[in-house]
Amino acid sequence: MPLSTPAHIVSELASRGYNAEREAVTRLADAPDPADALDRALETMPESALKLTADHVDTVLDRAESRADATSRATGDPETAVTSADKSDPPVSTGTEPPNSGNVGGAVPVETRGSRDIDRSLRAIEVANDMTGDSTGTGEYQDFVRVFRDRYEKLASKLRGRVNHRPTDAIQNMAGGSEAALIGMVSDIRSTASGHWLVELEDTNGTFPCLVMKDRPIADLVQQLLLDEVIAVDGTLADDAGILFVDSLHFPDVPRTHSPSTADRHVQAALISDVHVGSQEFMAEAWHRFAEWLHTPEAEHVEYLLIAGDMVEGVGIYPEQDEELDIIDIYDQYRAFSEYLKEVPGDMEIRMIPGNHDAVRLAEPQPGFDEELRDIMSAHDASIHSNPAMVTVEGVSILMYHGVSLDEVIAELPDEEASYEEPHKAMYHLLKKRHVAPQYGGHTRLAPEDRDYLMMEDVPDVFHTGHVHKLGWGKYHNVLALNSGCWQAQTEFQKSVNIDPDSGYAPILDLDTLDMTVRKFA
Ligand code: D5M
Ligand code: FE
Ligand code: ZN
Repeated sequence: MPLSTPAHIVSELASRGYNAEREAVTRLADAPDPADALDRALETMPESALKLTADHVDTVLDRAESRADATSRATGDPETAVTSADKSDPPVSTGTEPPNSGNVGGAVPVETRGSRDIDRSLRAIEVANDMTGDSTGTGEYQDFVRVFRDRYEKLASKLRGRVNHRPTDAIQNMAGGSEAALIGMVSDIRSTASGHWLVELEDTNGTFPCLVMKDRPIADLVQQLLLDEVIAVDGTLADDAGILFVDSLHFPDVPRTHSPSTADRHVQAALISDVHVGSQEFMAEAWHRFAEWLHTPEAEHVEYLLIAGDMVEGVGIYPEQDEELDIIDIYDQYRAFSEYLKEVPGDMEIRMIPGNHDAVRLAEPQPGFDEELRDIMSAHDASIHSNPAMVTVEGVSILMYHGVSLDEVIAELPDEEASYEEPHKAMYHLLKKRHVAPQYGGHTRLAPEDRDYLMMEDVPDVFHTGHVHKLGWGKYHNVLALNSGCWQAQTEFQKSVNIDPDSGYAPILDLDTLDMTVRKFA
């Protein structure tokens, strides 16, 4: 990709898992050979650094003093792009601060046109599992070992009560024909010559082959397995104790008895995603209508707005995406997004997480936006968390996850279990696996951290995803799973693969009953 513009450089860096200071991007864009400068800057920067700074670039460009004139190519004035938060500040807003109603960015914010009559002291919001600012992984092998061990241990603890399991190495020494159970991460799934299933399970001591006979009802469950998820099996050892014949298979799952919490008053949240500002297909008119509606008496109880990623279209996300861009500079896309956000009533509490089109690393968990982007979007005082993050609104825990793994779940599982037409069913499987992105190495990229932030340690009351641009919702063991559609009309790519997006819908959730209504604005 030619790295001719700051936008290309930002997306190239993002695709390699790096954030960068705007000044670093400006300097790279100004270098005689930006691609070469970028490669060299990444090579020379310290391994622990995840953000490329102007100093790193200076080191390779061989000029120590900062160049004020280089800023003319930046898309804004870096002097005014103040770093709003200290790195050590937790990026978690308490939600009790009044929104910034200042005239940020030059345009007249809609929130100045008179706020709704709302008592904000009744609001309560808490955030857990936000790893923004806490990224420790460097992508080394040991980091992967640690995060997989954490995943195994936490998911295994959910399965321990269900089977009387032994470690794989102990099973190897048991007598043939004994009853045995084990808990392991799925490391291989193969069908045998006679059509049975051989599932290899791995624990911290080794691996063990488990055979599921094709004519048993549990063979259907094998079709639901993804690599790297953690399950338990119970069965009988073969005579030579070299293989386990499986009688039952268990997922960590959500208990059927899960009883969701609800708000103490009638209050609602709009749960949306995939706005894709900057795309030629972004549906500005639908967005205006949605924002207008939020100002009407009908929407007086909609006090929260949650956005599950893909705020902007981004740059360089997919091949030939450039041809469908309306705004080609990534920062300009966020500026435009911020303007659209200002149309929303100023008293709304807004929470957002990034998606695969946003300007943060692609690998999950994705930290919330850096200070520079936060600054661009600061007009509405929206809080930005990592993808995924657990946002608890007036007692209702909402797991927000953008949803890249859904493509994989839909590709791997049988149609009746997961499809683009019924995206919530794919979500049910993630709930069942208690993990938002079990399979590593396919679509979903993983950044190893000190623990597995992608695992669902606690059962959410609501699971909110986007990404597949299809609207669908339903309940799984009393958990409401919602995929929220998008604000982008069908793209050329989507046309070519027959994806018919659900565009311009706003799902509205009653926090006191967990009932959903969907409003259409397109
Ligand atoms: O992706 C929206 C949906 O479309 C999601 O299911 C992925 C799929 N998609 C869109 N464009 C592409 C390309 N070029 N290749 C593969 N899959 C694609 P989103 O990432 O939210 O735009
Ligand atoms: Fe999207
Ligand atoms: Zn997406």
